[in-house]
Amino acid sequence: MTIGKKTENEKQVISTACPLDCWDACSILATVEDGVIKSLAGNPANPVTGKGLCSKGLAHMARRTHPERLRRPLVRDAAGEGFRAVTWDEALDLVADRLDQIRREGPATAVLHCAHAGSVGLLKKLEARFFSAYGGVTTSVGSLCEGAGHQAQNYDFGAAMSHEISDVVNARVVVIWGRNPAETGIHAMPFLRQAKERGAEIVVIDPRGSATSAALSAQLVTPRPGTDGALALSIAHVLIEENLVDAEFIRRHVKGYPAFKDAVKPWTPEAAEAETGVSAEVIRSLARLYGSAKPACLLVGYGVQRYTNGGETVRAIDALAAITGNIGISGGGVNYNNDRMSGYLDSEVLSGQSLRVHHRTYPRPMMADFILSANHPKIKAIFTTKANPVTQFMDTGKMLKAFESVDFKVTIDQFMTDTAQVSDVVLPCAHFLETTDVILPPAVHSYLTYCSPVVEADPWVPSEHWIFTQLAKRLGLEAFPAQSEEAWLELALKPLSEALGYSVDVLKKEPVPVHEKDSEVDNGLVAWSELTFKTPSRRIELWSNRAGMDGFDPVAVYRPVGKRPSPEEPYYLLTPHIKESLHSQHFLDLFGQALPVAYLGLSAAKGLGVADGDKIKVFNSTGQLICTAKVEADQSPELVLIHEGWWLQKGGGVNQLVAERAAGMGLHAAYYEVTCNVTKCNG
Ligand SMILES: Nc1nc2c(c(=O)[nH]1)N[C@H]1C(S)=C(S)[C@@H](COP(=O)(O)OP(=O)(O)OC[C@H]3O[C@@H](n4cnc5c(=O)[nH]c(N)nc54)[C@H](O)[C@@H]3O)O[C@H]1N2
Ligand SMILES: Nc1nc2c(c(=O)[nH]1)N[C@H]1C(S)=C(S)[C@@H](COP(=O)(O)OP(=O)(O)OC[C@H]3O[C@@H](n4cnc5c(=O)[nH]c(N)nc54)[C@H](O)[C@@H]3O)O[C@H]1N2
Ligand code: SF4
Ligand SMILES: [Mo]
Repeated sequence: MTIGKKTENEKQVISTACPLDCWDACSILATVEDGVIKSLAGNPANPVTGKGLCSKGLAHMARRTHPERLRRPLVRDAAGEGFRAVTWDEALDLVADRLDQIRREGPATAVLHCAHAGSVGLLKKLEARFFSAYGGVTTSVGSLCEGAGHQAQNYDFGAAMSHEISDVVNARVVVIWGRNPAETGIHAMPFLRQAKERGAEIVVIDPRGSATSAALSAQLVTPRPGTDGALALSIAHVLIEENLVDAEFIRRHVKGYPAFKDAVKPWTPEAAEAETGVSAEVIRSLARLYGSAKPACLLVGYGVQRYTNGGETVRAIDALAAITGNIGISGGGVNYNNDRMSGYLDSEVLSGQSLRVHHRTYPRPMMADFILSANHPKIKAIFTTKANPVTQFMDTGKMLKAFESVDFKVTIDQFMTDTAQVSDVVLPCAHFLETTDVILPPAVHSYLTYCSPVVEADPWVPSEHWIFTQLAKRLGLEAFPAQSEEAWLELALKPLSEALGYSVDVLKKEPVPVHEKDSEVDNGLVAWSELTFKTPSRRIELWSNRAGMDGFDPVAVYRPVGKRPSPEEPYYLLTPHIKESLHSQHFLDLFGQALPVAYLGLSAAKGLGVADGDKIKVFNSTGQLICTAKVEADQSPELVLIHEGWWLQKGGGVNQLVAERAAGMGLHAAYYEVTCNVTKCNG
């Protein structure tokens, strides 16, 4: 077997990586025989993901050859009803002419570029350079995903940095807070099991019993949705009251402790019980557990911050690790996201920011509202890449109206998604197994993987690199020259290559760790081990002037969420991620046209006269969704749960129930700050 070499009559094993927006960023070895992919497997050169892929990773083979893959450019026919297949020349001429016309009428910000996380390949970011070279368009700021917590960690530490997940085995206590790795990042699970086998106490904090709490037989703490800030401040209250803090660490490395102490004073366990629903006794014992067993590890997920107070919640959680000195030590940390690549990328190459003549931004969670109300200029075109805003962004009903209100919509995708269906031009693009790219290290490990093409693409289904190069040629964009994918990657990765000596040729061979080689300080395993933070004070800032200047409280505070159950809408509605699909991507093949499943607590179901399998209507002031009921014995009666990702055209679409609502910190989508009502459908 020869890795990466294509020799005749020989099995080829080619190194690539999963481009899905997942915690794990698995390095993959693809085995090819006679131009046919025989298997995909974890690449052992990556110690975290080497043992195997999840079902979504294995499904890449079937998705590549899926009968519903888009294989021709499509243009809406004159009557506006269906699509007709056209040649690439016709499609590209049409798009380029329209973009040119809009730019001549000016300003180019009448074009809105809607991009998201359908593929996290580095080269995919080049589309931003195309739009900058075009003149600068309207793009988003803020986040649908992890931005609130990220902003919080920027205030506290100066960046978000995680330990490699393998380090969790050194923890004596692990608190998994609003994160569900058993379904959303499975490669953490063997390490968590090992931590448990080595005697670590494992606690899961989640309003529902999750697959993670079940798989680890963890202690489960179930706060009401959106109240974790109060829980964290109350844990801090007990830690301080019972002198379970690390005074020396605070003295040396923490700024703003006196102000933080004042902030937690009101949060007695009794006060927090009333707010969170977690008993004062559980809060006390959790604080004692976390505060008396060092090292203690916090694994913080994105579920905890999908609220209007999400950033403040993560700041309160960060503070727990800071005041107990659980930062910079093996087995500790507040593991959230990872800014490991900052400094190793030339982001200007990919974004072309300096090329923009005009630029306008909108808050990503409010995209539909923005499109419907934008003036000077109005939106004349939406160009969607790697995203399915109709299904995935907030408020599907409003998003459909927004799309309808715009003259010209172009979508690049691999399938006829809900967004492609309401577009005027749909351009197919190659699958990652057919293209060159680079997958950056995620939160749980430090490995960067170069993706070599595993098989040749159908010549009718080109890479986005080709599509944008062709459009740039038609529009005469000199700042987007026709050069190879490899040449672009070399430019973008120049800082990495200069700092760590990884040329593209080195990267092509196998996944490489992004950290100082042989360094005792940065060995890639323990975040902040040098204890020099990237904040202005170089300390952990429980008091952050930068937060104050941005209009937030300088110190972590708790403010209740705006949406609470009411007589009209008596349930919280949570819409977390499902194991079998990466957002909307695999729902193409899941469950056929079956109704989406809504999980209800047993006593709520009894009260509604609903049994397993009944058809129910879940509704609120934003919209409604017909679902099949599934009754869960252990679920809180206050909670209704429906997985996100289900396609509208297949009878799903949970974002029909989710209004556009953004948190200040990180301009973040408050997806879980939603209430609803339920009725049983008759007949
Ligand atoms: N209610 C609710 N909604 C949510 C969430 C939630 O928890 N609840 N979670 C939110 C979060 S965290 C996220 S990250 C977003 C995700 O939102 P999106 O990123 O919009 O979600 P995906 O379903 O992954 O859609 C991406 C699209 O990219 C396409 N695609 C895949 N590969 C490529 C490629 O190489 N090129 C191009 N052009 N297209 C490609 C896929 O076919 C798919 O249609 O959803 C958010 N929406
Ligand atoms: N299989 C699969 N894997 C995925 C994805 C996917 O769609 N499918 N998406 C990927 C992406 S883009 C992302 S962002 C990550 C997200 O990864 P995670 O953060 O693990 O997933 P979420 O589903 O957002 O939420 C995690 C947990 O938070 C809980 N939660 C909700 N509200 C609260 C609260 O108020 N307090 C607390 N303590 N917990 C709460 C939910 O019940 C859920 O169990 O997963 C990635 N991995
Ligand atoms: S979806 Fe995540 S766990 Fe699955 S193969 Fe891709 S990166 Fe790995
Ligand atoms: Mo996400």
